[in-house]
Amino acid sequence: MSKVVITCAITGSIHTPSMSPYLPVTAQEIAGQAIDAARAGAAILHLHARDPDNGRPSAAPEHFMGFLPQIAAGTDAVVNLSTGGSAVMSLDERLAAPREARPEMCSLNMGSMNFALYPMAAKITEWKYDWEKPFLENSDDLIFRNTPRDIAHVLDEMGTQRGARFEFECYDMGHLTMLAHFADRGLVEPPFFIQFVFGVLGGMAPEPENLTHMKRSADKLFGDDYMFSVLAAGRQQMPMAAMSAGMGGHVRVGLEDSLMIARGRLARSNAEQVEKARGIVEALGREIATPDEARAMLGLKGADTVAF
Ligand code: KMH
Ligand code: ZN
Repeated sequence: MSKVVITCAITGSIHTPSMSPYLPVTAQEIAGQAIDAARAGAAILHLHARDPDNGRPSAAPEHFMGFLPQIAAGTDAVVNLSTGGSAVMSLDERLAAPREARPEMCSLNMGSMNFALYPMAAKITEWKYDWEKPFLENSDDLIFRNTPRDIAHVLDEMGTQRGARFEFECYDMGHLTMLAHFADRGLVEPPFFIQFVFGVLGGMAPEPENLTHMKRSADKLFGDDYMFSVLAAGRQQMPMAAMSAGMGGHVRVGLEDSLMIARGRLARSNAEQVEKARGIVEALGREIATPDEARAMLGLKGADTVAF
């Protein structure tokens, strides 16, 4: 089995400031938590930006550029920018910062789907900012749009034109079929780094059977041409990460995916989750990959080719 690539997704666009005081929102907080997560063992940092004044998910390049140079100065971890952004953003908005920053890696969501956040609103009693409640509640009538044309567009702009490689976000079996279709069209090159995403309301549930089925399907479609990683949003984050590590996969943790470190206990930082994931991986007899080992495994273009 290869070394395990730990990805840490630092802030995302799902959780809101009222849910945890530890969710990083300013450039300083995002950079600080990202660097600490890398020190704890994350080889890849998956990043979104927030408006520092109110924590709202932001696509503005200036918000990304607030933390990207600090991160590049503080760690050699691979920077992976989201092209998913938030379901409320247009694709053009979602691409604005990655276009400018030219990162080594980007996420690429492999299908359109529901991305329902509204059940989380019911658990909040005190709202810190006005935007949060409608943002969560209106997700009952929102499509996270990732059509084949959108996917081809991201591949062209970020892959062909800027040399990024991808974290292919697959929330369902059909997303693997879509990736195989793009491989058939010659628009994606192996090795594929596939993120099996569990626990989003609209995608597959975090069940062991779903993971074994995804792996079996990906084995059939891609043979030796792929690596898988697992992220589970919510309570099953660590159990599913453990299962992935046991099955030869990679793992993703971070406050984008879960705010907790244990039942009823908020994680105080991204690094705390990385430390826990690392402990699980090492207890299973596997080693974690350094950023340069991850670069070699994934065929990345190198940290000296980015524009931040
Ligand atoms: N928020 C995660 C469930 C993206 O940024 O492109 C998936 C994600 C999407 O990370
Ligand atoms: Zn993300």
